[in-house]
Amino acid sequence: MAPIILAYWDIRGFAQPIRLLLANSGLEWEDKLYVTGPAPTFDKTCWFGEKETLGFDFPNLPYLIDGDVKVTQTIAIIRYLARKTGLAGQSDDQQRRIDLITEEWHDFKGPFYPLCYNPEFHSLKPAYLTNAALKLARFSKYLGDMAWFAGDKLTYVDFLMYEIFDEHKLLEPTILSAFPNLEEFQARFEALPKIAEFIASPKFIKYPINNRMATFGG
Ligand SMILES: N[C@@H](CCC(=O)N[C@@H](CS)C(=O)NCC(=O)O)C(=O)O
Repeated sequence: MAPIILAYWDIRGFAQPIRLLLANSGLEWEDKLYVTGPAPTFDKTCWFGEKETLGFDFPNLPYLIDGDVKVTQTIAIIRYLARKTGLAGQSDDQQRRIDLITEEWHDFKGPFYPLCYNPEFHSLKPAYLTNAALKLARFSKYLGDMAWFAGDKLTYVDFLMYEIFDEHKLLEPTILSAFPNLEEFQARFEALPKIAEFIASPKFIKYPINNRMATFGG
């Protein structure tokens, strides 16, 4: 059987939680990386030249090809893979937590990438960090002493949360220091055997998190 193909820019970005989930699954998968050209034009012909030719209903990056199945939209991809690998939650209680955390992840991530790409990044960062700390306090309180965000079982939202927290640690290394349970969550996630193996492997993209035109993380 052909390996699953996950396509994205050659950065962490939206694809990284999907990569982590694939790595944890033990499924055969490959990255297809599109590479933006250098400044000042940051040419993206490698993607836009073939975007409409690949047979997607809503072509975009990231995209996933699994045999006859073609999926775009980060959350649609991650849910497809979560259902395939038993990480989509089971009980009503788990589903409710997953739904809530997915939306909170969206809201937390929303202002992050615009900040990273903003030419005024350095002057905007302090106010961003103040707001982020308020959100992190809520995530910390919600997680409480649970192992994972939907309870005692790992689900796909943990991949979303791990990645966005780790990117925030690159933004500000001490950002989780006031929240020991979030630090422990990160360590617990990184200790999952297949995740630890993936992070140590050459396939793992640590940097860049953003594309070349970003002020931060590019
Ligand atoms: N809502 C989409 C947004 C996807 C998106 O904005 N992708 C950006 C990279 S983060 C891109 O370059 N898309 C290629 C395109 O617009 O054709 C998702 O979550 O996957």
